[in-house]
Amino acid sequence: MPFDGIQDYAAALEKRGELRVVTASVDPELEITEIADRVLRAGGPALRFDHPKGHPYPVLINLFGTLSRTALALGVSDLDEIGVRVDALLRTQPPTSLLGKIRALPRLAEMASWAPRTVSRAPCQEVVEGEPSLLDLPALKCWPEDGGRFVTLPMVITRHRETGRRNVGMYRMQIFDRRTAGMHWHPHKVGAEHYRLYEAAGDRMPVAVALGSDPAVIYSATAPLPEEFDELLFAGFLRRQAVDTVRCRTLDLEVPADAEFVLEGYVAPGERRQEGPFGDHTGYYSLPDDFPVFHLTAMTRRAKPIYPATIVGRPPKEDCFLGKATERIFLPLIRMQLPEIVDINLPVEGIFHNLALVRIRKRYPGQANKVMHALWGMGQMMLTKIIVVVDEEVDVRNLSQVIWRVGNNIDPERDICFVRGPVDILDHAARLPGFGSKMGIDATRKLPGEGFTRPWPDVIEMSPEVKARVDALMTALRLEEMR
Ligand SMILES: Cc1cc2nc3c(=O)[nH]c(=O)nc-3n(C[C@H](O)[C@H](O)[C@H](O)COP(=O)(O)O)c2cc1C
Ligand SMILES: [Mn+2]
Repeated sequence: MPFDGIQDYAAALEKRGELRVVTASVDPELEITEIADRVLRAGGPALRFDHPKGHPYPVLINLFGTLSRTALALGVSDLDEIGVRVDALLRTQPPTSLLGKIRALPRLAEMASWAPRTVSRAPCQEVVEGEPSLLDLPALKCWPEDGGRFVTLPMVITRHRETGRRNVGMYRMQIFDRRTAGMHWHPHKVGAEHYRLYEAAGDRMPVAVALGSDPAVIYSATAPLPEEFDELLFAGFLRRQAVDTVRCRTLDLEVPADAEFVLEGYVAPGERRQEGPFGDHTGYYSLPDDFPVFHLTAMTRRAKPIYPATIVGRPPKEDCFLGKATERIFLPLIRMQLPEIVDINLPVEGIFHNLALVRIRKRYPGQANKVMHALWGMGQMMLTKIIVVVDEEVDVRNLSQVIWRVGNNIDPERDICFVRGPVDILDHAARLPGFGSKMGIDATRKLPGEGFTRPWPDVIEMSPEVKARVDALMTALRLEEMR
């Protein structure tokens, strides 16, 4: 059964012993970060701080603090189960767009049941604030050099100016004062694209921000879906049940009905304000930069809301587990375009856009290069700084194997290629913000068709007969504990 919001999810966690309630007063400035970080590193539970210093609303954090909790949040026991469902969905139709595929499926009734439904009364509108203020939120100052307090788990909802298509993206918001906040959508993201169209027309763009929902909805806001794909439909697919939405009080936008808080407002054309610094998921501070400004015009909430938060920083943090969910869920989509891909590992230390390890079934000359360039042309994978391609016998989730194989199998000058293109806006090493170079390492075995005519040696393995003989011998040699 899907969850009716984060409070329902927290109750489920509590039953499983995966929620710890902290009743002591704890400061949302730095203290919650330090506690949440230690608990996450220990593989510990989600945390509810009932008395964040200076604020009436509890703070909920570490909702996605382990792989198994992230799976539970998405209604499965193993994240690969979702990949299998996506795969089954895709294989029923030749590839065009994901949306096209979903539409073409025979199980129309089930799919129709995933489309968001509008309801007229919603928990997220139990209270309409008379004097809305962002300062009421127990938003965290996460790290010592942060420029202020940030809303770290927001679902930012906008609509395409011409097509009316909805987008839900997670973009952090720095609280400037009661009514304004930074809107940190990177230029490559869909929220930024929606804003560009409004800005070009000289119009204000309506923006709704939902805080808290079924964790499958929260995850969907982080998922790198194709631009035209509605995150709330995707959430409906994940939870196998439609997301209930309600129309905002003052905007023509719908928000998840089960949210804790809803911020209604707009982003004005032409307006920028300095945002940051912010201790980011790279493990470094993002330096101050100019970003658009969100203006709060109305605020609704549950009668007894809980404020959802997360912290990012040096990996691992919660976003690593959200990223692992994406890696597993989107693998079938990538394989639709690149069937030679067996597996992909985005190690958490590579913060997702720095390093991708790709395992392929190589059949023809140049195939590793084709895979790299295809990935650099695919959605947010375009930002991947280093792509390493290995042969199918290499388990990319085993870094020891990867390093051993890559080191042995490359002739660096021949097998490393550099390309230029868009890089993540958080990449502080790039020569220009958002533009730099990327590296592909082809660590596959080279073929004669690639000009490699030298003999290729075998990997060392003991013969099976000797292994069997020694299995029997170990006891006699009194080495049985080392079998
Ligand atoms: C905790 C967390 C914080 C994030 N903060 C930002 C952010 O501030 N700006 C941004 O552009 N992306 C941020 N992201 C990544 C986006 O949510 C992600 O790229 C998503 O796919 C964007 O949705 P879109 O494709 O609809 O734009 C964050 C992700 C997580 C998990
Ligand atoms: Mn999107």
